[in-house]
Amino acid sequence: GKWKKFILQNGEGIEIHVLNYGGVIQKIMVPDRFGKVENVVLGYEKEKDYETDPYYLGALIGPVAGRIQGAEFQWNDQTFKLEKNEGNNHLHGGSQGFHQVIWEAEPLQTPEGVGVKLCHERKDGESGYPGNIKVTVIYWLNRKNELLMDYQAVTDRTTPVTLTNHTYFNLSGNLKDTVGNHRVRMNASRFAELDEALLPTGRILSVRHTPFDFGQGRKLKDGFTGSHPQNRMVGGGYDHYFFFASNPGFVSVEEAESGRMIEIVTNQPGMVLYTSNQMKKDRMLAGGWSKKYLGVCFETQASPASLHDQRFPSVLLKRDEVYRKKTVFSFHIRKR
Ligand code: G6D
Repeated sequence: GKWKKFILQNGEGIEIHVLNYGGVIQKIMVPDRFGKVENVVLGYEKEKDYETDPYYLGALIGPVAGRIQGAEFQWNDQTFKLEKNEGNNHLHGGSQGFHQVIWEAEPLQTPEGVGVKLCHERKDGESGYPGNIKVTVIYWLNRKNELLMDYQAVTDRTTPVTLTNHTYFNLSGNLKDTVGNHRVRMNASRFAELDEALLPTGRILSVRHTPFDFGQGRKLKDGFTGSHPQNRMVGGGYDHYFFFASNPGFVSVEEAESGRMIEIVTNQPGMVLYTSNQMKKDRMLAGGWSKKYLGVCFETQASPASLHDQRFPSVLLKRDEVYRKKTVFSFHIRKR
């Protein structure tokens, strides 16, 4: 296949680089409060590096984002076996997941904005997943500084689908700082407790009086340094599924030095907040070496834990249904 790069510019200072490979968002250039335009996401300068990327930088994740326990699930008395690509479990669609395919891609343009439409088809049984699945994802950047991610999928046989984008944000600009001072606000009152394998234990915990309460806004470093066993369990930080308390769900993130802020609105039922606790100094990124706490992911999605635990919203897509999810990231600048 052929690699292509699309550069979306909205005439208001925002520029987004998208690859057809993995649907990767490679770069997002955004002005700070002084008008200085810098990159606010983690990405590789060399496109080839995405082929061996262990971090899923900026990529589209699917058919199922997150971990499937034991790399198998049951449906209608049938057991479906998937690739064990992380210990005993299946992570982010396996080694042939949507982050590792070349998507069909075409540019979009109207007076309001610009975008790229990505399409991919999966054959029944590929990577162990049932159903011929057709997926369309649109990245759309408008003049109001909104980046819309629009996901659609259909199948001819019941199959699990939950899609997300794995962009690591760092609003300090050009990787000047870790994300410890990023202040996150989110309307979620419950989150899923994890075990050592980062799989949900089945217990749903209240965020109240813990570093998981983002209701009034809190800096991510509270979770890096705090003693809460769930922060410690995931390597000092966050790697947890939060259930939104409203529909649409709402999240915001702000970095005071640069004045950059993002508001996230989604019709997904929840989100994994991941603070790159597992990231090591082993990859050269655009702007410097990868390292712990260098980026934060807002992985809006449904949780695959639902395949084994019905208290989570289902990820099963049935024949004749249309999977339709949207997440909007709007960029703002707060002047002092
Ligand atoms: C994810 O939740 C997971 C992390 O545990 C993983 O390390 C990362 O993707 C690569 O969001």
